[in-house]
Formats: sequence, C-alpha cells, structure tokens
Amino acid sequence: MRRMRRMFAVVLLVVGACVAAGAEPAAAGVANQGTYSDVVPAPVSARADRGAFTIGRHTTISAGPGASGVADQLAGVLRKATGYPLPVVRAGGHGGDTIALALAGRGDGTLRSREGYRLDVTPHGVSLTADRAAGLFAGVQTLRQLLPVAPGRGRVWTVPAGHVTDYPRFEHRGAMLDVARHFFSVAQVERYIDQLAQYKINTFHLHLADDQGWRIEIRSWPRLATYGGSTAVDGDRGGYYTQAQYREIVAYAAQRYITVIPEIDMPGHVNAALASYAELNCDGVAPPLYTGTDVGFSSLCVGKEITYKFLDDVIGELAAITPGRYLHIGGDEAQATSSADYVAFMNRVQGIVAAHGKSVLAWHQVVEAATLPSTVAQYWDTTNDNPDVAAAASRGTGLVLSPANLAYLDMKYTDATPLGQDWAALIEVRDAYGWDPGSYLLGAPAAAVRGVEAPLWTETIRTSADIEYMAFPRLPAIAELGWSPAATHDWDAFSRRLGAQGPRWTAAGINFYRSPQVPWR
Ligand code: NGO
Repeated sequence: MRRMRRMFAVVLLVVGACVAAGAEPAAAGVANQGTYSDVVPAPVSARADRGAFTIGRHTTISAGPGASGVADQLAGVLRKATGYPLPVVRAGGHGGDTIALALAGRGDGTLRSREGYRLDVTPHGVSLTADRAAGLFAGVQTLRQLLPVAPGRGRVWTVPAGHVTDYPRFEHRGAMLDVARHFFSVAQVERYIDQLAQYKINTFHLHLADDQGWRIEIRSWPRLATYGGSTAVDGDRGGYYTQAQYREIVAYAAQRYITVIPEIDMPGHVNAALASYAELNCDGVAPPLYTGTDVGFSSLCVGKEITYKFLDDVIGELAAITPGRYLHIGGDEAQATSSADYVAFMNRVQGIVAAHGKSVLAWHQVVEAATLPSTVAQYWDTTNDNPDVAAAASRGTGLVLSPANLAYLDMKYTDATPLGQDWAALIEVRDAYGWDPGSYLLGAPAAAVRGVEAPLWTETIRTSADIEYMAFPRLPAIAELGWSPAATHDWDAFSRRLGAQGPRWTAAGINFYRSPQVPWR
C-alpha cells in the first residue's frame, strides 16, 4: 500500500508537470486538477500516465448502443461546467477528441459486476466501457472527479491520462433519510440523491412513517397522509408525498442507478397511523398526534384483524409504485408490543410483503421472528457482538450493516457539534471510516454481508444544509467502505483524498463539517 502511495505521488508530479506545461500559462489550473489518487471511493486499480486529455470546443461524446442515456447525462454535466457544445454522437467514427462510452457486452471478466467499468484516458481521447449502463454511470462519477474543480485562468479543462479498472466490493451501498421526524420536499430529497450518486451509493432508503408523521399518500387510507402527515418534531411543518411525487423521486433515483427502498416502520413507531384511524387501536380510541422524540411507546394492535387489512392495503399500494425488490418494514424498538405478539406479527407481515411480490428488509430485531429466506436484516446495534444476529446470518439471513456507533449520520462528530444526537457515540470521520463491514459482526459469515448503509435520522435535522453537514464527510467514508476493496483501506490515504474533495464540495455549495482530522486543501 505504501509503495502504491509513493507511486501515486510520483505520478501526480508527472501529471501536474504536463498540465502546467500545456496551454495553462501559470499554475492556476493545476492546484484544482483532479487526480487518480484522489478519487473517492478508491477504485480497484488506478494508474496515471504522462499527459492529459483536453476537453475543448470540438470535443464530442460518442455513445455506443445502450450508452446514450449516460452519455447525455455526462454531456449535461460537462456542458454546464465548460460551456462547450459537446454534442452526443453515435459511436462509429474513429476521430480523436472524443469521450467514447460503450457497453462491452457480457463476459468481459475485468468488469466483474453490473456496476464495474474501465476508464482509459490518453491525450487523444477518453474511453469508458462497462457491461451495463450502471457501470458507465459509475465510471462517469470517477471521470467527474478527474476534472479540475474549476478551470484555471486559461480555462482549460483537462483530464489526466491514465487507466482505471473498477467494480464494487458490496452490492448494497445505501443511505437512509428519515423524512418522518422532519419532512423534506421532493427538491431537497433529489438534491441529496444527486450527492449520493457521486459517491456510487446505489440504494436510497426512505423512512416514510414514524410516530411524528406519515409521509406517503395511501389512497385507501387517505387520513394517514392528510392528518397523520400534518405534524413533525417540535411542531415543525409536516407534509407528505403524493404517489405521483413518490414516483418522481423513484424515477429521479433510477436515472442515477439508485434503487429506492421505502420503509413503513411497524409494529412500533406508528403513532401517526394510530392517530389517523381510531379502529387501528386495540381500545378503539385514537391517540393525539405526537411531536416529541421519545421512541418505543406505540404499537399496532396485533390481535385485531383490521390491522392486517390495513397493512395489506398499505403494502399493496407501496409495492405497486416501488420497482425495487425490497420493502422495509421497520421492526425496531417494539417495546410497546409483547415479544410473542412481535414474533406473530413479523411472521405474518413478511407473508403479506411476499404476497405483493416483494422481499423484506427490516431492522435486525426481525431475527427474533422466523425470517423468510429472502428477508434481509439491517444491523444497527452499537457493538460487534450480537450472537442472535450472527446465528441468523449463519443460517442464511442477509445483512446490511449500519452500526449506530459507526454509520449513523445523525450522531454528533464531537461534543461541540451543534446538530445531532449522541446516544450511540460521538462519530468523528476517522471512526466512521475505521471498520471493516466484511468482518465486523463476530461470528457472522462474510458471505452474509450484502453491504452497508448510512442512516440519517432527523429529530434535529431541518434543512438541506443540516443534512449535508452531518453527511459530509462521513457519507463518503461509508460509501468507500461499501465500494472499495478491503486492500485499499488506509486512513492516511483516505483522509488525504477526502481533503481533495473539500474544494469540490465548496464549489457545489455543499455545507460540510471541516473535521480537524482531514488535511483540507
Ligand atoms: C434508532 C431508532 C430511531 C431513532 C434513531 C436515532 C433505529 C433503528 N431506531 O435507530 O427511531 O430515530 O435511533 O439515532
């Protein structure tokens, strides 16, 4: 690893020298130039060559069959940055001065997975190949980080020459946003999705219902949204997504190769639903709406048949507007449900989800029930020692890892962090990065680990600036744990690469925490 870093340093000098010797009269553009050693998440392999490709007035973007969607997206990004026309043309011509995107067809062993890609940059052109469009999209995110943050005085947009072969370590690389404690508009959600996509996150988990608010229109139970969605923590403004708006979020994410997983938390965390419909309560009396931040006090009525009619309707409507495989059914902190009721309930609801053609994701307490083979447990405990979850993983239950003391984005960085909570831990950037998902949970086979997810609970989070302050730079840390090979894990190298992201975040208007652990540029 150390040898590789030294090699990168030498290569950096070479690339820097070439750029400086080009059209750029002063060193103005050089300090901002993206480099192969600064890409986050770290690629499987990246090597810089001499020279650079310059994007100019005559550069074209060529798209092979199946590549035009991603080519158009790349053109959009580059036109906005450079002001050049960058027409997207059909592949075929062999002229230089082209950024060529192509699907290589199945069976190219180097691409390894649906998201793998190969990027080759020479002074004459750029070639990006992948088995699938998702891989091209991942490659475009790498390419973006190789551009200068902003061009120097000569307005020269260069990409250093080099080669990248890359593919993800884990299939599930997620981020969760709690829109129940505080509501976020479609535009705010899309802004976050854009930020996630740049770090090769491929799963967006939306926590749509909790005690403080129900955020998705359910046509057969309309008061859930109109009444149950009217509140938020501290009496702040509520809100909900119509099904059309939810579909818009799903489509926006899909264009960025991100799958949405919607969560309706149950049997606890349901006060907003109980308040909306009296008949869902065991005593038939609707409680008042709730705007505090306690947990573990509400429960669906496990013994009442209408509970399952309600869930069949909700899950059915949600399944119909969710193209992804998973629906998240919560299952955490069911302190107001007896354990016998909890088991009966989770068993029955897994069947309802399956009947609507979906698989279950649930917080790890689901292993107390009889998990279906397709059920995946999301681990959020604060230790690496949980024999029950490890045993379930050994029996085949898949795991998504979100240890609250490492991966929760709502935990404060330090005592002085103005936002967030500290019940699980204070999580500085180095802590968020300092664990290995593959070997984290004692006794759980590595093969059970589907990936990682960084949840952002929003009891104290109200704006996009708040979201960004808690997510950056820890979200890129979790994204890297999910994407990059374990062999690249190295805090010194990672912190330097994070430091290079700072000017990009500043340029993008991202409000981030300037951790003293990171050598910001
Ligand atoms: C817990 C709890 C949530 C809180 C969160 C705050 C899980 C899975 N349930 O995580 O209701 O919002 O902590 O950090």
